[in-house]
Amino acid sequence: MDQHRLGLPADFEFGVATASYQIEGAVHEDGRGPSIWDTFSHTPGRTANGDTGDEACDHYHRYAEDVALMADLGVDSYRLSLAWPRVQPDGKGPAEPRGLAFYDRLVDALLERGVQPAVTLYHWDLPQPLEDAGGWRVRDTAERFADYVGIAHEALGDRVGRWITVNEPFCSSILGYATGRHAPGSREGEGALAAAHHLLLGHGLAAQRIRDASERAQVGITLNLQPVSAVSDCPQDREAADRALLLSNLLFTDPVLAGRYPPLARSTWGPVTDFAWLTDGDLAIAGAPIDFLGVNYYFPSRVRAAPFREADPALRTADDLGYEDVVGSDEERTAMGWPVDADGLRRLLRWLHDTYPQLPPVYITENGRACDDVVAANGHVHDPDRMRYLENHLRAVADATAEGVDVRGYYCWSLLDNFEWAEGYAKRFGIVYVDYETQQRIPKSSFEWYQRVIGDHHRAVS
Ligand code: IFM
Repeated sequence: MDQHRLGLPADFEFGVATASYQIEGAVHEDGRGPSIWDTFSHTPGRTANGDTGDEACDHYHRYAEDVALMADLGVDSYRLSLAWPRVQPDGKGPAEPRGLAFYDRLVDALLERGVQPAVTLYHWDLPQPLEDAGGWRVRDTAERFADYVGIAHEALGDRVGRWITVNEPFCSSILGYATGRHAPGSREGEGALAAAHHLLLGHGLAAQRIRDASERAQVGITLNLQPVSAVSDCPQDREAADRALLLSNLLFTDPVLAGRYPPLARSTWGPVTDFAWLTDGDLAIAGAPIDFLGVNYYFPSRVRAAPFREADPALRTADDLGYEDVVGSDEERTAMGWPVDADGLRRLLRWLHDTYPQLPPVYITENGRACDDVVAANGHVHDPDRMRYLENHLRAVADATAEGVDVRGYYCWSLLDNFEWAEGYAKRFGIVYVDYETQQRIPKSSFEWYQRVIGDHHRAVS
């Protein structure tokens, strides 16, 4: 019986996602160079509990066990990321064959078990030498990124068909260079906007590099986006919502999907930057057609106007755009404190579809929630809140497809509990529990639920 079918299209793909620094560990092995997250997490006070990715889930050594879990789960695809400093320890120059050999083994192991790899090329672990030379603030980093992507594609392109250039440039730029919450932990105004631009330029240059080498590669970018609404119809709240939309979505979706910067960018950030980092031709590169858009969705943004606080340029690119997010006191929240709103995913997909006539097919490249999971006396980890969250979000995807949005697949975040960046290991997103003392993997009840969903879907459509 297809009781878990959920109304998704017949050829819909199911997957799980992870990222290199969050799971691999082995940070000093096989010639890997340091990344900005090594530096940041080893700086006192930057991460909860001083946690680092030094060991993480030890996936570097346990990848075969993790691939077996995925095969058992029945996923069609696994979204992994490559650590740039493993492939090119200095961020430029020669490749490190031992780093590439690891990804070679991983890709082969996946294919042997019938799981298609989808490779993210940048999930935040910038080689530290490149940050020392200016990081994403400078154009050269975008060019170095394209070179590294050329190396990665040459090594794996014969077996990897789906490539995601950059993951969540909002986080790498705004959290990395404006709020300072993520590596490299800087608080700047212009630098953060330049970083956002160079990440998108890097995406475009990398996509070109892959296309030049292969006609059949599917190339896209992953953006973390939110449906944005005002809490009231009053002009102040509506204008506040426009500014929120600018920062969380349009700064990224307009260049990539329409080859332009939104007009509000100039008026909002004119006091912070003269846009000298935007060179003729950049938008044609960043906005060149892509094969798919990756969308990461966690929660919506509901906004009301708030006073502008300061003229501090860093604030002006981050948390002082004259608005604040409102979450009802009775709303369900995840262990991250994020409100739960599954229909927000349908609204977001509709917004993309209605706003961008050239919207390519979409993959939900991340969705999931953190829960306060515990191992019960019987050894099980029961996580009904996560099961409900995943089911409702998958239903929202089905609703969006029924409304005409071309969504091709869904990757649950995450396969494993892992290093949740500034939150360290305290926040658990996995459908597999990781005991960090022993590195034992314990599939949670959500794993079994997802396994049934995937199995029922495959049976129903075969
Ligand atoms: O863990 C992160 C991931 O690396 C990027 N997207 C959001 C997830 C949950 O915060």
